[in-house]
Amino acid sequence: MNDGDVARTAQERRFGPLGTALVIIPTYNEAENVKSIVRRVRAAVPDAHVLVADDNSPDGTGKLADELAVEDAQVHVLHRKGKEGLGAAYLAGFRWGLEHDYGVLVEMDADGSHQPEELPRLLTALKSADLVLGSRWVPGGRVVNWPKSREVISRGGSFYSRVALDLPLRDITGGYRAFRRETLEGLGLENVASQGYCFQVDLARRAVKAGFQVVEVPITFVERELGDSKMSRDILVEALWRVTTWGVGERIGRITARGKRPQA
Ligand SMILES: Nc1nc2c(ncn2[C@@H]2O[C@H](COP(=O)(O)OP(=O)(O)O)[C@@H](O)[C@H]2O)c(=O)[nH]1
Ligand SMILES: [Mg+2]
Repeated sequence: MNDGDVARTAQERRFGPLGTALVIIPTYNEAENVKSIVRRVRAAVPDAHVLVADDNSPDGTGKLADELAVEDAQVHVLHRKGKEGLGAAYLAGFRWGLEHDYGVLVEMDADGSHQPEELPRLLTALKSADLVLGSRWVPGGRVVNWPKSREVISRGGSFYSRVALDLPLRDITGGYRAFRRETLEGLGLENVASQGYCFQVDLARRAVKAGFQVVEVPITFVERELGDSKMSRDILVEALWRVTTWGVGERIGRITARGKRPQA
């Protein structure tokens, strides 16, 4: 064993072994994508299980996911009563995964933007981290087929969140992530109310503030070819509003704490 191996083993001991991974895929009208994404995950990481969290999609996505679950015991479906947003679907998926004793919970979009073939790299990084973010904006990361306007909004959103919330991260709004179960258990999920991009910012911020080790791994994000984006102006406005409120709140908190410190 050389020094590098010893160091790595010590790190892994500190973090403990990874248990079985559950890849949670929230869906709303993803009939054209759901079967292919689930099959790709199963091929890329054969030990992982998949949970499709469907909000009663009118296009029958839930039924297609059920067909996959019938033929494959590692595929599960959470049927929710109606469209309640991405954040709520993930929270329900996390709860289900924690109740069923999975060691790792993964967030992945259904539309192919998050390539399942890159998941092994995220999971390897998680061996010595509490949370791994798939990142478009670190060296080696990139986006394919995005109009410049979307890139500007996304980069701008991450930059604003980084500065407003004082986070040492480059891609804060991305949704390709792997959490250790202990990390999720330490984030206080019961009072997360954010949706959309803001949900991702909220979780990253909570993880950093709680002292968890958050690592970014470069990914190639591929814009969807089939189906429509569900992200809207309202979701962007929510993110901007909440991030600003959190940032201002934290600054006021710091100033107040400084004022209360006893004078020397
Ligand atoms: N269950 C559920 N999934 C959703 C909802 N909104 C979006 N999604 C899913 O979240 C993922 C990301 O959404 P997408 O529209 O691709 O967002 P974009 O990549 O930012 O344009 C996709 O798998 C969507 O089907 C929702 O209200 N409920
Ligand atoms: Mg998408």
